[in-house]
Amino acid sequence: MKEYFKVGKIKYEGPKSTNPLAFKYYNKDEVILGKPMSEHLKFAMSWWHTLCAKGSDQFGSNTMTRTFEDADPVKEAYAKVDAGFEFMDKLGIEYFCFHDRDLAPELATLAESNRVLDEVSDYVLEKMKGTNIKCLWGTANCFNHKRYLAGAGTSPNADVFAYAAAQIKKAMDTTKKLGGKNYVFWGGREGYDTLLNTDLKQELDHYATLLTLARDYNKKSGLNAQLLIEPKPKEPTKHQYDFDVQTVIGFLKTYGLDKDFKMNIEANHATLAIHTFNHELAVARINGVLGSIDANQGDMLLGWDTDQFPTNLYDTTLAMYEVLLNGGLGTGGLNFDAKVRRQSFTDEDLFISYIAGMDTFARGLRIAAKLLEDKVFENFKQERYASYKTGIGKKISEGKVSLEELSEYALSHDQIENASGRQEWLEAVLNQYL
Ligand code: XUL
Ligand code: CO
Repeated sequence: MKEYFKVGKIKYEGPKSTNPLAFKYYNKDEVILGKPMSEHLKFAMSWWHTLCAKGSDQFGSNTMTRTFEDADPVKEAYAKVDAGFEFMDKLGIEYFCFHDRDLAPELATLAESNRVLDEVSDYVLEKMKGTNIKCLWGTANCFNHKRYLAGAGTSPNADVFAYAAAQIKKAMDTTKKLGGKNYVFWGGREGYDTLLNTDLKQELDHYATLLTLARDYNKKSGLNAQLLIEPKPKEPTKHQYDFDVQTVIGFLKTYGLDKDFKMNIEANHATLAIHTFNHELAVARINGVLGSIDANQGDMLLGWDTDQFPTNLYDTTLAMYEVLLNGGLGTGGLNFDAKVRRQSFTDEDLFISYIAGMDTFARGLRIAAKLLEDKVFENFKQERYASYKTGIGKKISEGKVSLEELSEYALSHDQIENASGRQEWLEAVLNQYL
């Protein structure tokens, strides 16, 4: 078997290590809050950014040359499978995620594209045997091809809707074949650029129809995956319908789909919506829809989706804090929807980026676990809302009070004393844990 990466197996060497090709914080078997780190952190390789992205951006062509490149896209697809499994094995990554078109190229007809996807995914299945590598989720790329210029399920062209449905069916079949426990919908171009040409009501209705059909096929086909919607507020369209977690929850409720979908939350999408990453995770958690994480980060000074590897410890700590409060991610995991920078064009950079991302989440997990064990924020919040535990507060929280009664109560309790929110102290304590 050809070796594609001139890098050995990545080991845990601890925080004092200066070896760029070693883990400093991710020690997969170490037990944190009763579970090995590898169970808290089900890291997944993204087929697209890892094996397909080669450094191009809006202003320039590829900067990366990979050893698995081939002029024949079908041959390259097979080489990517070998390279991907070598990469995951060397990093100790146990999951992968894919779009249909990452695994196999789009060919001249839909039938041919389906055939080659079947063949390449057979090969993936073969490679999985005898390893502990599993599929975290699959999805369909319904945004790249020019047919999707005005969306897929929200396209004004019914033939495009049908084509997208066909692609989703096939991607669901492929996910089932590979044993995927989740299936993702990122509404690639499901949005609009101008309302002057957009029938908002029809587009939202059609989008809900597509999701309903997929929901039904998930059961009918026996895939039975956790379905996940990945919110994003903009890019490529000016307004994406899956704007943020709260918007998606409202949309799902409108169409009676709220019991069928959870969310795949991406850090950079949260910040594009002018939310923090942990805000989106918290909104999903309190609504029981925190399903999986697209682990990356944006650049706060750039207004687009840079999909950088997560290295911000503050953010990963607060993210893992939410995951722990959620009792884990169920069938979900942490997929690196992240790509190496254009200037980080070597194979070694690819490994170093994954190590950096995995270590940042691992360290975040360690700190979050300590914060939770010490009940740093939980005790403070208990105290802060204590007025709802007894008396009039208890009645309010139980919904056992009228406006008249509250008015009566306020007349004799109108000299109000508030307690400090102590934000700066809490931030300083958080820094001590970091
Ligand atoms: C695009 C994005 C996608 C989804 C999967 O912004 O995040 O890669 O994660 O389609
Ligand atoms: Co994503």
